[in-house]
Amino acid sequence: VFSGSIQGATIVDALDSLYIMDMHDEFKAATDWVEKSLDFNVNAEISVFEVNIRFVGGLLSAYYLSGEEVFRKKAVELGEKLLPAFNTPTGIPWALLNIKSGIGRNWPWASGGSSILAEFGTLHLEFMHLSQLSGNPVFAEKVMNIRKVLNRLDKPQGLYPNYLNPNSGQWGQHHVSVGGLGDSFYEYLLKAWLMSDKTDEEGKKMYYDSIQAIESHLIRKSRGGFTYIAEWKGGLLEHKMGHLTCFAGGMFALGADGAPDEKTGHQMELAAEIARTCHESYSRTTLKLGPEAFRFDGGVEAIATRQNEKYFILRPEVIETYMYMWRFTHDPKYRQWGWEAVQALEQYCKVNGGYSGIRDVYASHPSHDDVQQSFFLAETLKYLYLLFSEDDHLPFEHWVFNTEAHPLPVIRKEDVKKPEV
Ligand code: DMJ
Repeated sequence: VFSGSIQGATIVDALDSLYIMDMHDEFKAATDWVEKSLDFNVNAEISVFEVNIRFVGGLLSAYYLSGEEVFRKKAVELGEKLLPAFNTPTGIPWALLNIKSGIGRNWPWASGGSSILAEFGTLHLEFMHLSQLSGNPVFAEKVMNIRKVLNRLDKPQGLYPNYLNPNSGQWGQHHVSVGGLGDSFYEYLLKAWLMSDKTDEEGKKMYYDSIQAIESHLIRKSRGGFTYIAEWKGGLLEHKMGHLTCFAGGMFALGADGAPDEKTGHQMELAAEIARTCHESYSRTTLKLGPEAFRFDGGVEAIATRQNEKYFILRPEVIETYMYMWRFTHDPKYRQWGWEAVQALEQYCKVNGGYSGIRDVYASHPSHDDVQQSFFLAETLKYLYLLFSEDDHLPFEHWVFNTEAHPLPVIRKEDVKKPEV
């Protein structure tokens, strides 16, 4: 569900999937809708992160794939609307922004008024492209400043806490996660380097240093031999892995090649182990779809033990990891695992008019939540499609996927726009 009142999240999130899947009529209808009805002049308090990854990312991809000017114009227009979020003493943006008044604030539940690592750390790719496409350096400056603030801070055990106060520039609670609240921050460090034609050495260093710390402090092996990524709370480990965390298999695989020579093989192994663990979380359920979070404590392995962690909301991360693993290894098991997921989605999630999330993946019959998240069309279906496509369909040498699976082209060294003087 997209909270806030910019309308059309599902249409905009699905644009590039329609294009990639050759659904020309539907793409044309969606383009017409964007042209006539996509409206940012609304009095709405929006999540800067969600609007960026779904709307800005979706519009940018639609532009780069189709060349239709309307998408470029709309992406830049929306990017400009987001700029007031950065009006804080440190330049670390607010999580929430009223796009009419330009007034921002943070989530009331976030530690001591903090901004969230995975939110302010997941603007980089889109904002670099906004500067590239508009010729206006302001977008790039905003996200480069976030890096500067982060690099000035001490990191506990080399780890990045999920909470950072935008007023004081100090960390909030020392909670660290490669799942919710942390996840795509790490992804964007790696992808910033890849998208810069491997010129962004700072992003590269931040990625490989953080992965090193994550490996030392968060990655563990269960008794049964499953590698998992735990959550870190002020030095104590919670032996729980979220569905969201399963994207890390794909990230480790994508980053393996750029790691120091002696670590490449190791990072690929880690990626394969995470893929296996996440597959296990699916195969240990009744409906063969994975729970929101699964645990490795109290005698269980890869199973949700709390009722409020047993749901499945059509999330993409496990399939995303299969897709990366397939591209890098061509081991047929990844297509087989993807196919198992397709069958379960068809059998248990398909409803009149679309696909629905499920309340409990261990129940013998699905109870539908009656929601089709926009990332189902943007990510889950796109990654499935690519898992069964040839490697030259959106090749990784040319495209980097934003965290909502919107492909953005690598900005070649020679094409970097210099601000006009
Ligand atoms: C998506 O919006 C993005 O993948 C984000 O990074 C995490 N959550 C959802 C999908 O689960």
